[in-house]
Amino acid sequence: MSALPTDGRVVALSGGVGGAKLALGLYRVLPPDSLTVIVNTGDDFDHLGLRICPDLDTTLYTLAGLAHPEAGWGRRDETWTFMRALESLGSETWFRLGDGDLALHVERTRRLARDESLTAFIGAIARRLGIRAAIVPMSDDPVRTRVMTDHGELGFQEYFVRLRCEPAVRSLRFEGAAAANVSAAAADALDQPGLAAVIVCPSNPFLSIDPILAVPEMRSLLKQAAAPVIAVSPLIGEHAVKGPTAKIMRELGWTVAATSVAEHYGDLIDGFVLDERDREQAGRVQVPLAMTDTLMTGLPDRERVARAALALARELRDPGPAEGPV
Ligand code: FO1
Repeated sequence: MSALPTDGRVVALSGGVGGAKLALGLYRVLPPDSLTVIVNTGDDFDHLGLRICPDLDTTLYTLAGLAHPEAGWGRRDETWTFMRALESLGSETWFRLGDGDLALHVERTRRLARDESLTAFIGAIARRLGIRAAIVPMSDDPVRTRVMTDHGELGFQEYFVRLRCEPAVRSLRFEGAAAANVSAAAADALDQPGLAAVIVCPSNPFLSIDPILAVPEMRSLLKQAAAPVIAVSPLIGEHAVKGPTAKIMRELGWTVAATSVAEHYGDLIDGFVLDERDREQAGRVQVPLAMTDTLMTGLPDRERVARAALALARELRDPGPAEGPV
């Protein structure tokens, strides 16, 4: 058994701040060029004439060590001259764009207007930031999460940021998904014969992972993947570590529990990493599981959760003679 948590390539599905935390944990415990992170683009929107891609940018900043340590999104050591000037012009300031972050949105908008693909742009920026993992959008085609609430239909960022997730969610739809193609880079990553693990990060299953799964072919690519698919619980007890996961689960009629998340992913996953505080739910998880402390505050936590997920994948892929059928 290799000293490293796994040999071969690893693919992570991620969105939001929570997902990026585990992506960093995987990046740190693996050979850096063996990781591909497939990122949700359902949060993307055009704002002030700029293309904003929050989950891709959060992943870039997190793996580059540039992310704002508390917020998780945007950049550390940021300045806000642009926002102050925008406010003085009476423009929209509900979505906060720091001066350094602004450069990324301006450059992306410029390059996409010259028909560069999102995959190519993000790859160029990742290289520029010294990131050796592959960060790829789930699709280069537009997919936008629309949130049906008791206040009518909202764009994702209107719901998430401007209205602070307050409206009750009735349903979600992923506009454009049916016509979207899985990005070539994402499809290639999942099609690798040497794939060792696919990790579904502890992102919001409904807001961050479901848009990825809504891109036609993504589910079949995951089912045909040569490696076990391991999901990491985004919940500890009845609480999401961050964000509106618990609130949305209740509003969508789910029992707020890790077992509901495993059930939601259904036959897509081969294993599940449960928080050790939820040990009593273990018997109700229908797939093989690992338990660990899934709370990721510092880097060692992110590495621990990454190793637990990779170890479960390895166990399911090559069950040792001692373990027998898992
Ligand atoms: N989240 C907020 O709660 N408030 C903001 O003003 C905000 C600005 C922002 C700017 C760039 C960016 O990449 C992300 C930003 N986010 C902000 C986070 C964003 O809403 C993401 O969609 C969430 O992290 C969920 O994925």
